[in-house]
Amino acid sequence: MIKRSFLSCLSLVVFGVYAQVAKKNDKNRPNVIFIYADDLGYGDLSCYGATKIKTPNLDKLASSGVRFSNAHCTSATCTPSRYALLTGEYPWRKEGTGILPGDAALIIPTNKITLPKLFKQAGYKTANVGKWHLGLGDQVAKDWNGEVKPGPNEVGFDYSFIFPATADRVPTVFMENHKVVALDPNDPIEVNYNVKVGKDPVGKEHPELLKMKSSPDQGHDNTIINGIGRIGYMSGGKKARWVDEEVSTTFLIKAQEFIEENHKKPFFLYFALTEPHVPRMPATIFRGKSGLGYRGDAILQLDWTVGQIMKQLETLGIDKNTMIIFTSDNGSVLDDGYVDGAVTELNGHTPAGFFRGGKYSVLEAGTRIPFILSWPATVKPKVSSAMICQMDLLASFSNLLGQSIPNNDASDSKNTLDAFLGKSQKGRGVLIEQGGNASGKGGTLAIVKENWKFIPPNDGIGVQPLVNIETGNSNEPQLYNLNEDLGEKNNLARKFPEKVKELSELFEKETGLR
Ligand code: NG6
Ligand code: CA
Repeated sequence: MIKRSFLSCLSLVVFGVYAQVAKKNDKNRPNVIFIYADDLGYGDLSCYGATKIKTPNLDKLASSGVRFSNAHCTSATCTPSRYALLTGEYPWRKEGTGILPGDAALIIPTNKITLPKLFKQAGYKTANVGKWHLGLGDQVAKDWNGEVKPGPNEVGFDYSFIFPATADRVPTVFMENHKVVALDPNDPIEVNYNVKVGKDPVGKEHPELLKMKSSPDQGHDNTIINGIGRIGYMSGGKKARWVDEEVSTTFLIKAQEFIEENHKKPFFLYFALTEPHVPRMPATIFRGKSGLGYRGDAILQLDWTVGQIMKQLETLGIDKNTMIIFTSDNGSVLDDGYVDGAVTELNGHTPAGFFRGGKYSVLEAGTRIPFILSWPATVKPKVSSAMICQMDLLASFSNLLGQSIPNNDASDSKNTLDAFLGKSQKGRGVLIEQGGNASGKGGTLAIVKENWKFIPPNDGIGVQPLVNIETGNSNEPQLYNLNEDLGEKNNLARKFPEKVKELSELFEKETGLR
């Protein structure tokens, strides 16, 4: 009798300790939803000071978590920023990480750690829903009608529902894991970025068929799909082609299905939205709602989408222990290829906030982007001015989840977990920012150290042609004090030659470039 009650006592204690450990572990193992906007600028959200547009759902998210004022992607365009986020390496260290065509091969190594692999290692279920733009398959020439791999599944995502590149590039189809969705084998897909394929009309020859005009000389005048001229040529796959007005809700539904199916175990969802990238073709319910043209309407659609995810988490009762990170892959742009009212209906809105430049630019508006981290169970609401970078999420999550990073992988990713969680104002000490329409290793680089920014002299073009954005290139050295001069208006290089020397030496050390 005594023995039995002793045993049951002991098992109670053991169970109690176990439950405590499990609970503690749970607390360190939130679900994580990383929401990536495409080309959203620092000033595009009302919680970041926008007055001409209201984004109530993101404002609510911001007020429940940490809103960062000095957060960065690595690069002022999409592919390199995403590469850095997923691999923990600066993209300019590797050839071929610039903006990719829609038929590019996968550029993420399959034998190295990635952000989703890290979560998998920690026992998470992982998914990728939305825009990809990191290449597919092991070569450019590929058969879109069979299994296309390697791709997201091979770099760490258990489940993947994507479009291959950007909304303005062919093939305009969704892919679920390795296959094109709704493909009719009797209508095979062919894609070509050099010569016309098939009989579909192209924008250049038939502008009268377009429901939204392409901007002159910007190249969005190849195959017309859903009344919109695209970059690249495509034939076949008629039933599989997306309808632009439905792309956003399609991604939302797929994201929600994944959350619903996996909400009882820890999951990591990389949810890459298409808004407000071109072509902006929001669903009918959002059209005309912002008064800022389709770009503004697309931002309302994006905000609503985030709100739908937040509601779902509440309904499932997992809102407290789910971390939502919301950010953007690069700065803002107005006319990026289509005549969609972004310029003419701007109405005084300032997408880049008080920063200079925009997408493609090494000036702050290229890489300084909105970044909100909400995790109600653990993180206290605040505004943080710590300098953080998306590339550091890999090392920071490795710390949070107690996972080691093999070999020397993700060597540029720094553990800044306390800054991400709002516990410390100390983020990165030094950051390299990449501007430019980089194809390959190119693009102008700048260095930021403790609020001093130095852009080495270069012979790049001063204004990005057609989109009309200052690039930040100059053959003079540029030095800005970001503490006093967020708008990078006063070049202090001549006044502080010692600082220029210090930063140019540090630049050389960090990048291996002169
Ligand atoms: C540019 C495209 C632009 C956009 C961008 C990629 C031209 C002239 N412009 O080259 O429309 O597609 O690439 O944007 O082709 S990103 O956000 O994916 O980097
Ligand atoms: Ca982008």
